[in-house]
Amino acid sequence: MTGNISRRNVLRGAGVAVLGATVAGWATGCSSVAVGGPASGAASNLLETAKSQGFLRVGIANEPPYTQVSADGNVTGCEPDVLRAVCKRLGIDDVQGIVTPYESMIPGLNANRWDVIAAGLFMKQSRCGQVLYSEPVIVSTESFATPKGNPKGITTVANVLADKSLRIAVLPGGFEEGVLQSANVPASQQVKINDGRSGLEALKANRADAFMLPTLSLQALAKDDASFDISKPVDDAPRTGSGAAFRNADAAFHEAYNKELAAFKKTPEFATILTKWGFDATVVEGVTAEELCKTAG
Ligand code: 6CS
Repeated sequence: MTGNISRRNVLRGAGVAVLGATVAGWATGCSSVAVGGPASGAASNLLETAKSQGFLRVGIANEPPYTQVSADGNVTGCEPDVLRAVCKRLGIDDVQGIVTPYESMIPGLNANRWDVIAAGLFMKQSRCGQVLYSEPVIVSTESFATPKGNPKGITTVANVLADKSLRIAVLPGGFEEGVLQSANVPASQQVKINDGRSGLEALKANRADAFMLPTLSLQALAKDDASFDISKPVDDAPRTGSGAAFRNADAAFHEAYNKELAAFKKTPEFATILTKWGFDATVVEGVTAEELCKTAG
């Protein structure tokens, strides 16, 4: 099956097999493609490269509503949809999604496996020191998924710290893991899981007492699984947000992107995209990357 870029084929990152089709001119098979950003060390002209090849390679997670890969390989979700709209304003026809775990996103970006991250990779000091974030597209909150009725009363990180028997499922390298680590929650209380569904499985199997994930991600999971409750936003977890993340070498692209993003944010389409995915576009008004990059962790 020969796909075309406009169908936004999806490749799996980190060397996993190609999920999409053979894309004209690209090697396929089990290696992630090497096409795309300029060779490492070369002066970066990512914008011209992306315009000439017709797409930008984006690292995503497939965690609705932040990112979503449909059955036929279409890459959507709040952040890829905003990225695609701004790329079109820059003269880049489309985005090519590569699914990868959160912990691999920045290493993969800096290894030139993809050219940008648009996945709801929340801004915090340690990440902002490794990449160039665009101005934020979303600001969001964290919640706990718990068994019905929240039998152990887990609503804050302080609750977890106060009871050493509590076990919290988190994604390795994810923002929630960082929140627990910053609060000195011991590793013995952290249950590492790979994605939303395995977090819910950990609850059902009593391997965890709660599962920490962004509030909207848990609400998306609840549409297909009514077995758990979702806490109110965790008031002792930092509120932060995210936008596209670029390599430091791609500062020219980052500057051009931010300029177009600022203009796009003033159009009705920006609010339409955010609302479609359950975000409130007014929450991010006036919020800056500089401010969110002060988030501890
Ligand atoms: O930024 C992160 O690491 C977190 N972001 C999202 C959208 N989901 C979980 C992940 O840990």
